[in-house]
Amino acid sequence: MREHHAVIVIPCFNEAARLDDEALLTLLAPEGVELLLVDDGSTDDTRARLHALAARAPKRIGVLELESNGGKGEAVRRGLEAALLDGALRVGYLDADLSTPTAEMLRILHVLEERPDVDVVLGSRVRLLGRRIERRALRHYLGRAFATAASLSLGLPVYDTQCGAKAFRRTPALLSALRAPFASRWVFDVELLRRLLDGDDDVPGLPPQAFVELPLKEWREVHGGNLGPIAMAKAGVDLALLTVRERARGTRLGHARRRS
Ligand SMILES: Nc1nc2c(ncn2[C@@H]2O[C@H](COP(=O)(O)OP(=O)(O)OP(=O)(O)O)[C@@H](O)[C@H]2O)c(=O)[nH]1
Ligand SMILES: [Mg+2]
Repeated sequence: MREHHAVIVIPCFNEAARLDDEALLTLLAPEGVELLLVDDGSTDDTRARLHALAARAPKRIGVLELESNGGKGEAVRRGLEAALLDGALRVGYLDADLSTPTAEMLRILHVLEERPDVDVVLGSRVRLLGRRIERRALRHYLGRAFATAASLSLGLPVYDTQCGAKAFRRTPALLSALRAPFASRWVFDVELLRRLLDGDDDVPGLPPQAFVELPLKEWREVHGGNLGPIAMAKAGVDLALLTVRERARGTRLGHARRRS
């Protein structure tokens, strides 16, 4: 059983006040699902809290301790990499504040089991009648503007690149995409999708049809996080830089291909 396990990575930076142990434990309901709690150099007692939680299911919950704060993207990258090194066949990540409820995260992970043709599943905060997607209006519209720009930058019609719940099948493209730290601190999700689509010299990228978005039934804004409007502005700048870098790279590749 262990060799078919799935790992949900939960990046945690100063989350002591927000961690909900009971809710997090519900992620272990399906057999074969494990958690990897990543302490991103927290300065509160997050680390002790994570160890206490892991002690409640030592075989199924691990703690990865990062010495200094490297940001969510690096915490997620290190966690996913460790899970894959440990043999996980499916991996995912989820924000510690459980804005995406645990049942929804399990639904995301389950898509990979149901659909062998899919390698990447993105939680998507689409507001539809009958669904509970609660976000303040300003956040919603800024988020929509960002998501549109991100989708244009990727050349992939993604509705929501920034939802904090995603799952991936173990593929060579994923292993290669996680090899190096992300260049951008604020839009690592977009950078990860870019890498998965592009592949590298040795590994082909994933085709667009390997990506699916799962509209969430429920998502709520949880206050007390570390990201405010300034972070949103930084994310915009990071996205612009990423797009410019990619264009330059695309042009260079184009020149190189024309020469060869
Ligand atoms: N902000 C931030 N979050 C980190 C960092 N490292 C890991 N994380 C985790 O990344 C996840 C998302 O962080 P949040 O602060 O909830 O970000 P957010 O949801 O965009 O912002 P809020 O709406 O304020 O909650 C959480 O699980 C954090 O603990 C870091 O350096 N900074
Ligand atoms: Mg949050």
